[in-house]
Parts: sequence; C-alpha cells; structure tokens
Amino acid sequence: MKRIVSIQDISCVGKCSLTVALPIISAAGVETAILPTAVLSTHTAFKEGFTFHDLTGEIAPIGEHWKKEKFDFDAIYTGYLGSFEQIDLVKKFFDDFKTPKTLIVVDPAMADNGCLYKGFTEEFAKAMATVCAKADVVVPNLTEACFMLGEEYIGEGYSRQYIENILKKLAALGPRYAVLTGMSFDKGTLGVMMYDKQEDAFFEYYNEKLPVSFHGTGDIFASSFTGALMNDLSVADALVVAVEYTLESMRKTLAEDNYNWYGVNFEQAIPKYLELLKK
Ligand code: PXL
Repeated sequence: MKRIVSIQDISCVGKCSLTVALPIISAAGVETAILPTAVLSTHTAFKEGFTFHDLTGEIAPIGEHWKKEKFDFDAIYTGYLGSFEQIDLVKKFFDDFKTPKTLIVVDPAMADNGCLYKGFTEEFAKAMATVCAKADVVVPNLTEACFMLGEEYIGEGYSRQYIENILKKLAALGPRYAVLTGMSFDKGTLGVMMYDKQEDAFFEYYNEKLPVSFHGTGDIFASSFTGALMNDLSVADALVVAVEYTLESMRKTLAEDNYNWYGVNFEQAIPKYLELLKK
C-alpha cells in the first residue's frame, strides 16, 4: 500500500487543506499521514474571529521521530503554509525525506482572483516559489503563478501564448510538470493546462464552467490529483480525474438547497471519484 504525507493546516470547519486531503486521498486507497502546520477554527476566508494555533515548533520534532522510525513516503503533498519559517522547514523536510520514489506535489495555496489571501505578501509568494522549485509537480492557479513569478496577472481574455509562457516559467523554477488550474479560454468551459518540461509538451483538459465559484475547490483538485497519481495514473490522466471530480463536487453542492458558501460537498462525489480512478 502506498503512503503519502500531506503538510498543511487543519481548518476545523470549512472543508479545505487537511480535512479535504485526508478523506480524499484515503478514499483513493492510499495511506495518508498528516503533518499539521496549524489548527484554525475555520479557514481564513471567514475573515474575522477565527482562532489560529501555530504548530511550526512541531514540524522538526515530528520529522526527527519519523526519521528514527525509518518511515518513507511515496509522495509528499504540501498546501497552505502560514509563514516563512514553515517554508524553510518544509524545504528541509523534502531534503530529509525525498528518495528516488518520492513524488513531491506542491500546491502553493495563497491567492485567487488576482488577490493574495489574508496575511500574505508578495515577498511570501516569492518564498513559495522556492518551495515549488523543489517539487516534481506544481498546481497553482493563475493568480498564485503570477505572484510567484512576478508576472502581470490577466484575469480573463488572456492568450494561449501568455499562459504557455507562464507554464514554462513555472517549470523553469524546477518541477518537471507545471499545471495551471482554473483555466478558461471561453465563457462556458473551465479546466487545466499542463506543461511537461521533459517532453516539451503541453496538455489541456476542460469541462463545464458553472456560474459559481467556491472556496476549497483548489484543495479538492490537488488532493484528488495526488490520489490519482498514487494509483499510477499518468499526470495527464490524473488531471482529467481531478477536473471531473472537482466539477462533480460542485454539482453536488449546487444540488442542495441552502448550500454553504465556504466548502463544497466533495464527500457526496466520492463514489464518482472511485469510478474515475477505475477507468
Ligand atoms: O484552501 C486553502 C486554504 C487552506 N488553509 C487555510 C486557508 C485557505 C484559504 O483561504 O485560509 C487556513
């Protein structure tokens, strides 16, 4: 059985980061160890009143214990990180635990729709680029990619050339595979574009664009993508699974009266995820 470790926070209510990664990757039949970086009462999109308990001091001791136990991981998947210090500790964790089989997936979760999330700066985005440099696969959205690369952000109506340039620059940071999530070249479709540096080849996949956007979909995408990779799907096939599963999770959410704005019904779409993995 494969085993991964996911390094990100626990937002107790709100369905993102570890409360999404743990159930989804486990459903994919993959042991999911966690390294929680902080505990929050909710994610930060609640804007005010959320609690935040920092666990930075636990990261190195947990890693040291795991080293003594000789634990190893088929993948390390990182998401939201809260500080420069956590960035340094995560990079050290990669150095300590990367073996020839270990795939490093980095989702530099820190921004969307042209804006950084609460508490982040442009300098932090540049530091996150150094985490991406150590990855095999990175899965930012366009906003995150632009902040990391210092590129101009064009929210809509962008050209293919603009996106291909950004993908190549992401790959030039280090990873073989650069993915951009939330890509849309026309009103009705939404999907992903990927650049494989080794093959010098692009891949893209789209499906229906729903007239809503939800918090947490990036984490659902990255988690289901990582779970699919651990089921030995190719990067391109795993991206298709992640697009389809994220869309189904949003459809399940919209099918409910009075759905929550802060998290999508990814749980109700898990049967579809398992079907997609079997194909
Ligand atoms: O979904 C990304 C995410 C993860 N963790 C925390 C967040 C966010 C996005 O806002 O606030 C704490």
